[in-house]
Amino acid sequence: MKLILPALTEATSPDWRPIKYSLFPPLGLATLAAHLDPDVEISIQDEHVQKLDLTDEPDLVVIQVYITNAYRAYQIADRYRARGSYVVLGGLHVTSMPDEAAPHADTIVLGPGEHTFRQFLSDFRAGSPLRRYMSTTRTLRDLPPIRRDLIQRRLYLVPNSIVVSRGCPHHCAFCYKDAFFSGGRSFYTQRVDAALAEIARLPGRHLYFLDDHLFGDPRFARELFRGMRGMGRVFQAAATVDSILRDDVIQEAAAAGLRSLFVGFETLSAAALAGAGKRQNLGRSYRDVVRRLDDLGIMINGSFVFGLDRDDRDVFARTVDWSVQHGITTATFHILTPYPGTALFASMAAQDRITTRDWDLYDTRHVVYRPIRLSPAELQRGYGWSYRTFYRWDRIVRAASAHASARHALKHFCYSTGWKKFERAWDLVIRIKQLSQMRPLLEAVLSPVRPRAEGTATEGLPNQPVGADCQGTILPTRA
Ligand code: B12
Ligand code: SF4
Repeated sequence: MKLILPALTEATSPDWRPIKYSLFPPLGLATLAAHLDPDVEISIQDEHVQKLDLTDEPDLVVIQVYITNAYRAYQIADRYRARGSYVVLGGLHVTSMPDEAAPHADTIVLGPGEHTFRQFLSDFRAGSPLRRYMSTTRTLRDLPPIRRDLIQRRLYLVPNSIVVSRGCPHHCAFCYKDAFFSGGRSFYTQRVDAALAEIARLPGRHLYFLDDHLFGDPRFARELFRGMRGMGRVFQAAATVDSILRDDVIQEAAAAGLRSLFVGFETLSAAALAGAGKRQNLGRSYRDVVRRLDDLGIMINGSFVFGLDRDDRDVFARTVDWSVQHGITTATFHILTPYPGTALFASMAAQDRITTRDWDLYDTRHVVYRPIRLSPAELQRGYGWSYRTFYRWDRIVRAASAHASARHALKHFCYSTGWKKFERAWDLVIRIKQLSQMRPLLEAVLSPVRPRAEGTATEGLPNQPVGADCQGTILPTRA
């Protein structure tokens, strides 16, 4: 049996950033593989980091389909079916566009795969698999451990990616979430003890939580972080603006090792937030969010969307200036993208504003609809300008200087330049298959901002490496 994560078409373009796609292993496929008997011969292949071998003839081929790899996924599926393999397609895009995917598969699976895949396997073994399965059971309880042994860790910078929940309690109009989880609960968590056991199984120090909103259930999050104290971990995650201001969960997270947080600011305009259904951000002070995270020594990856209906030509400079001024460490800018299945897609389609259905372009880097107060060319140009400007050396230095602590400023500088300014070096490291050698550098940049005695951020974290700051990262011993 073979499980494949195809690469997106962009993999052959000059804009391709190999490092971005060598970060995380195919966790979804390793999660599905856990349902197979241990004696089944299984391979997981991830086209982002390895050339696919398509000459074999597996009995069963499982393919994960995102929007931007859909065409490649269909091509691979057609090829295997022509050679007699049984092909199952699943994932986000299949769930949004089942009728498009179905002709390329023997079976399609809609929604989260844990329970449906188990059912499919049992039907397949009995010789009577259905054409379509739809997830209705929504729980992460009593699942077998993820088959991490099938992941080639050395090919990834962050092999320890982990998800301890699914979905999110909010309902933003542009988000994939409501479409993917329709037909059942759209937010649920693991049991805390199971999550802690999974964390304990992961080697090394660094973790990356891929949960949409790790603080979505405050009680779960608080218990998780308390359980993680003393594990000596450093980790990154994502959470919403309101959850950072709400209570003490963010402090618990910092004490457990949170060092960098992806925050969905999306826009600085309250009217645009309301238009996008992002109610949880309304009336919250972004300045207070930044201050709170800064005080805890947590770096911010700010996420912003351009092209919302209220956005005009000033939106780009306004957003970049604000981000630099407030010491945002890395910014992820997106062109608004109406994913099929979302409320946004439905409303734009009803207004006849969708200009292309070429899914390759639905990568948040291309304009695929008619904006209202900007022309498509202005939006495209403004997006490119924002990235170039935010990551100019002088802006990086200015943003890094915004922090109260010199050590935080230094770490900001290292993290931001390391991510965006050394593309060739990353390419080389990937080519010579030495990514795992870079992990200690990442861990060093994510070490605490303050020595333990001074601040709350590191309370309860024993055995932090002394001097593991940005300077440490350039010492040969750390590399
Ligand atoms: C990590 C991640 C990445 C990593 C991918 C790493 C990897 N190797 O998988 C990187 C950084 C490379 C990435 C890139 C991009 N990503 Co991304 N990414 C994510 C993220 C945060 C987590 C994915 C994950 O691991 N989830 C946890 C695992 C357990 O779940 P899963 O992978 O979905 O698998 C489950 C189910 O989908 C299902 N399943 C999946 N496949 C199959 C197959 C079968 C047969 C069955 C039965 C079930 C099944 O079962 C699994 C277990 O439940 C998601 C957000 C999210 N919460 O999903 C966005 C997300 C998937 N990304 C998205 C996007 C848009 C992109 C980019 C286009 C962004 C960009 N501008 O570059 C690129 C393109 C990626 C591509 N290959 O086409 C969108 C997808 C929208 C869509 N409708 O498809 C998401 C949902 C983010 C968002 N909120 O918009 N991404
Ligand atoms: S808060 Fe984030 S994950 Fe949750 S619905 Fe909104 S965009 Fe999606």
